[in-house]
Amino acid sequence: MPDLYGEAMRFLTAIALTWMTAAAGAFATPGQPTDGNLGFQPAVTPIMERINEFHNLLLWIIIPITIFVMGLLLWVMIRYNRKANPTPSKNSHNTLLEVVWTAVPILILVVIAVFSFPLLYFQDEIPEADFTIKATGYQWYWGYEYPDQDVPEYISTMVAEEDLAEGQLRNLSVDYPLVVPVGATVRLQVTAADVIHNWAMPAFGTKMDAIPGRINEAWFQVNEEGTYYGQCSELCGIRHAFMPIEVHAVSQDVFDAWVAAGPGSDEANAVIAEYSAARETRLAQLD
Ligand SMILES: [Cu+2]
Repeated sequence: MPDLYGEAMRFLTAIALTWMTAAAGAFATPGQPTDGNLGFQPAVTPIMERINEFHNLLLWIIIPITIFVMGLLLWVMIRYNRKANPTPSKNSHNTLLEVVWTAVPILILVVIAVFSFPLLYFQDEIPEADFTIKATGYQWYWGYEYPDQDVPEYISTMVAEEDLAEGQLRNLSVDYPLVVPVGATVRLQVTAADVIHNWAMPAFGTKMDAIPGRINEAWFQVNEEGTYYGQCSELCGIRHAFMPIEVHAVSQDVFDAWVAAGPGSDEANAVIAEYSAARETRLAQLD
């Protein structure tokens, strides 16, 4: 007879090792999906940091509950099956037990609420913002406008797979990205011109519906330089998967130069490309 247990353990060990190897390099690039990664992308805004903390708290609540319920199920299956317990008890009430299994879940929900409501308000209440960006969803691309900098709307479209340049990401890179200064508090106004879209950026913890005829508000403050990618997250038609979002968080000087160069132009892109190349060199020297 084949050693089934040994086979199973070898198989599980192989899976675990493969995953661990993949996950070891998984934190290398923030702001984009990574093969084999577990959990969220690294947080780069205060909102996402809090979402992470809340998520971890929920894990510590849900893991014991799952283990407890699993234990109860096993106990019932083994102790009270037909063979082990031929004459079942006729009891149908146990007041103490019923009070406990009503009160304990309520207490758990209260604990969750105590931590989740402050986070909801933190996301919802826009702090004093340094400037505003208006994002408009179209079928199937984004339009961005910086009213405070007098930047008129420019269009941001996905780079097709055959046109990808070195370092660009398939289905995530765009021709004219969004640019923000690192540390600035940005008020994001989101709307749409045709159907409902959704401006979603995992590393920021932002996910805001873009609804025709309405303006929704969100805010973010990116505290780390870098390039961050997101996607439309509301089914909006045949090219829903191909209207990604690309945000560059840069220094204030570079942001000013980008604004001066006229966002949505190749000159403005050149400012960002030069900055990113210099940053890559700086990071390489640090290694
Ligand atoms: Cu969309």
